[in-house]
Amino acid sequence: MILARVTCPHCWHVFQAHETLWVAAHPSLRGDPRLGDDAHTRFLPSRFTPGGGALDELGAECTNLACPACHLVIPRLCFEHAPWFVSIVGAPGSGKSYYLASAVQMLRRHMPDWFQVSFTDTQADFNQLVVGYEEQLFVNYNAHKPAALNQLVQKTQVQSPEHHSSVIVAGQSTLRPRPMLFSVRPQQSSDRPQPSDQSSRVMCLYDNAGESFLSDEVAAASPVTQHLAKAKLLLFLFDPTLHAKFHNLLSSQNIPIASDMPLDAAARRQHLILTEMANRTRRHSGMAAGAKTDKILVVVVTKKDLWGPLLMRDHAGGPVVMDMKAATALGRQSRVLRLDKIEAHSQRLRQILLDSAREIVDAAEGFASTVLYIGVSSLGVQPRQDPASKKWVVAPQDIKPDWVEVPILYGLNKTVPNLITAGRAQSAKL
Ligand SMILES: Nc1nc2c(ncn2[C@@H]2O[C@H](COP(=O)(O)OP(=O)(O)OP(=O)(O)O)[C@@H](O)[C@H]2O)c(=O)[nH]1
Ligand SMILES: [Mg+2]
Ligand SMILES: [Zn+2]
Repeated sequence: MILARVTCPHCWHVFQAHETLWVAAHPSLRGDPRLGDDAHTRFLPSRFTPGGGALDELGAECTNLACPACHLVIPRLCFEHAPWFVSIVGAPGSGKSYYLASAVQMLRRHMPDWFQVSFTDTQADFNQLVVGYEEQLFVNYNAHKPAALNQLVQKTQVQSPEHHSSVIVAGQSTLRPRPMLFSVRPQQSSDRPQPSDQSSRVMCLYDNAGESFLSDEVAAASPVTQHLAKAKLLLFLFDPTLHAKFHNLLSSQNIPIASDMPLDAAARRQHLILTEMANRTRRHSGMAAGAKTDKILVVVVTKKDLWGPLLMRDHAGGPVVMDMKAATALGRQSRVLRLDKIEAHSQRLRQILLDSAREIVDAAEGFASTVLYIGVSSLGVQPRQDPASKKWVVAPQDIKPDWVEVPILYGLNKTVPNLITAGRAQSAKL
């Protein structure tokens, strides 16, 4: 089935299927007004093969589709399944890239097993960046060898071609963040004898550099962060180890902060980044200043391996799913997401933040009507200091991400019908 309206994951332009451009396949058809002289020409086709593929001017059969506004290639799945955008926002060094890698890795592992939902790359070349991060962290050939943290995943650069595509608009080169696109589809199970495509989504994630949210670094109108308006789920990554008062709280309780990250000016302004995110979301979605969004906002408190001792044991994490009574036709047990556990954890963490980083809670709750606080660790293990280099290191084989999948599973449960089932321990009703 083809969607009536398609959303471009590069520039968020919404268009109808018949407006779609095709990418010429003949090697001599080069040059495009948006993408430059080397790019294959984009065109509106008039000749097709019996199989439905377009023929370019020189008779070559084309396979790639492109957006009528920015001309960048859009995977076919985006024409069939509705998009589900997630925006990941946070200060430089707050752990966004690590989080992206570990969350994607955990969703790949757990969604099929727990919820009979497949989670796969839509098109390999789109996800190279995150797949590269995942390889470093989870399939590293030197998994036993401790590696410096800033080498496993490197800092995201504001203008790097790995993270952005460049498009010419009105004679000016403009950056578009590269989307990472995943197909999320219910599989057949006893609850879902005939899984419906209505619940399938193309999940679009972006790895922005922290600097893109500091208003003095990039103009507020920067198209790099316009995905905020489209997102159903906003993840604000707050790193408490970069927050002066929180930092002091940890020191006063003799909790060591195993980190090389400097407490610099950008880090001290984490709540301003959250406020900037709120303002940009309002502006891009035409909301009044001060209005609250109905998008789900999760304050993801990163690096729990460092500050976790502040949580009481009951609220520290642990299994986030429980078995649902009915066994599936496939002989597998279906699981449900434990909302009771997630909400209790959120309340406890909110209390800790109220005591030590109140401005974050105020900014979050002033912006969204649904706010959840989730502590995560992309490493799941404390780094240790290499005696020779004094750098903090971790052996990839020891990495066991902790609760990184929870914010996204929660967002899917709340916004996509019949995909991720959830329940509460006592009533366990779905
Ligand atoms: N202890 C611990 N440190 C982490 C964790 N995740 C990230 N870090 C550390 O934080 C540093 C920054 O993480 P990144 O994921 O690169 O941060 P970022 O938000 O992408 O930063 P920019 O790309 O500069 O915006 C890493 O080099 C690690 O040293 C974690 O789960 N636990
Ligand atoms: Mg980064
Ligand atoms: Zn586009």
